[in-house]
Amino acid sequence: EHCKGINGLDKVVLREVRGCSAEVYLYGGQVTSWKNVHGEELLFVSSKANFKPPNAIRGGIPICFPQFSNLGPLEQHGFVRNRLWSIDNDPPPFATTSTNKAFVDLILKHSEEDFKIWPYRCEFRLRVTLGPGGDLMLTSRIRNMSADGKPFSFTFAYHTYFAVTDISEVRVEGLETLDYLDNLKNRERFTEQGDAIVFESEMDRIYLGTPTKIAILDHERKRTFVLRKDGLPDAVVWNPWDKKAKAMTDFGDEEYKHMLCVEAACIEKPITLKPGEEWRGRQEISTVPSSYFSGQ
Ligand code: TA6
Repeated sequence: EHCKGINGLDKVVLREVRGCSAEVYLYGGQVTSWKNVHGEELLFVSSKANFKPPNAIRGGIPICFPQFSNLGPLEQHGFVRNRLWSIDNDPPPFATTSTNKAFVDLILKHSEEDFKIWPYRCEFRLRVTLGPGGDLMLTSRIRNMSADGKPFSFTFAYHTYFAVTDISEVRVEGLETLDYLDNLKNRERFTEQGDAIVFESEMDRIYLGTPTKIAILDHERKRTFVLRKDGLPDAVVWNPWDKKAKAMTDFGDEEYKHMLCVEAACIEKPITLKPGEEWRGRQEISTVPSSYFSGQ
């Protein structure tokens, strides 16, 4: 359902048969809500988020493209999260079947404005799908439309903000023993120790060559988020903790306790597309009762 959201910004609400729902704003192509059958909100959006262009919306699933963080000449996390996308009424046949699934196709075409800051022609199609079991899938298809033969390279992330009960009772499984770049130590490379990641202070790491599946266990709520990804070899784990939280105007001082960003990404090895080539990056998030996992 296409309707008006906060500050009159356009959004699309997806609903599935059992009552799960999701919302995506045309501004930024950004998912800002994902609810389970009980109407519980599974994504974090700050109570101080600005739903006002050109600010990015603090929370949900911002899309970082064509540049993750400050890894290039563009503004932080690129510019697509600060643009108005449109609903794509004639999408190409997406590989994923869309039978009995609620979905919306959004598109962002290059603009002459953007050409000034990023001199390439690119078409970005985003499909947001709410599955019959309430899982949420994002599929990005990025195509180089340049006619002048110029290839372009990019880095990418689905900057997903998971809502958690208490960050000090959260564990991340699936990143053990991997190498990571620590953003708090000049992006120096380290190797993760052998057990699950827990949180006692600010964390901002880019894990490299990660598995398809990552689990985020919310111990308090006996809920586990499962993130599955395809075409996205890296994973960013970020919690600002107290000091950084206070420094962000669009983030409550205590809100770091109730969120964790785990971001399916492609950072270490940028993707290069020749004219006519298309890249696809997909993430699917779902929840299972924590008891589902052995030993928890
Ligand atoms: O999630 C990793 C990160 O690059 C952090 O370093 C932090 O800057 C975060 O993104 C938020 O970025 P933003 O531009 O949305 O404030």
